Amino acid sequence: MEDMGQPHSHTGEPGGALPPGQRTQRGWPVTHYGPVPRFRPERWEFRVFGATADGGVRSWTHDEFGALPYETVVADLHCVTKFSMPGSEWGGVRAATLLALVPPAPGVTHVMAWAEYGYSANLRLADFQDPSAVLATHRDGELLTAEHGFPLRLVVPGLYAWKGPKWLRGVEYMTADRRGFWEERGYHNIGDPWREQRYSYQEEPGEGPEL
Ligand SMILES: Nc1nc2c(c(=O)[nH]1)N[C@H]1C(S)=C(S)[C@@H](COP(=O)(O)O)O[C@H]1N2
Ligand SMILES: [Mo]
Repeated sequence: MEDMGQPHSHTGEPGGALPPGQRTQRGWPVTHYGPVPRFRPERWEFRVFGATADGGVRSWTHDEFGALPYETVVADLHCVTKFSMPGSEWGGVRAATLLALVPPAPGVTHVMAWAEYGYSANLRLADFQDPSAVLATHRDGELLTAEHGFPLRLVVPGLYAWKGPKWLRGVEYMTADRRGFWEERGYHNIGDPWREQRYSYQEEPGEGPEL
């Protein structure tokens, strides 16, 4: 059956069927580009900037961020290199909570998630707003380890995992789409695993800015 105009990605049933071409892997592999940053609490801040409704920048220290409402989401993680990790409980601040705390300007269509060392991933606002998207501090009740993104990582279960930067430091509200780190380097601008949107050459007109 044709999938008619589903507005944004779906997350599947945690621990249910996997997206096409994925297989599960035992344990929790570590996958990233570049070194693991050292966490310096006194220098760490989390910022929301760009096209906010009031034009301002909002920032939180590590303690302040830790005081935001904590919620959990159970979801699978799908890496574009074809392994999936089923059924983790991600704990942290829902992206939707952040959007409620710092409303975007009316013209915002996308966000850029920014991490240490300039790693970035662009997301459609609808995908970021999805109730399954979490700015995670914990997995299965335990604090994230350094190699898995401590103190904060984005988890967007409806998209391939590169869309969830580890060592997250900010979110930029954007009124037009712009490619992030992997999206500029051959990966699909949207990255929906259920549609197997792995590479930029698969993009249909309108699915991403010109390369
Ligand atoms: N900052 C940063 N975040 C990143 C990456 C990266 O290279 N840098 N890689 C992504 C990719 S491709 C995957 S599959 C997941 C892996 O998360 P894990 O190492 O906790 O399994 O992190 C994502 N987040
Ligand atoms: Mo990945």
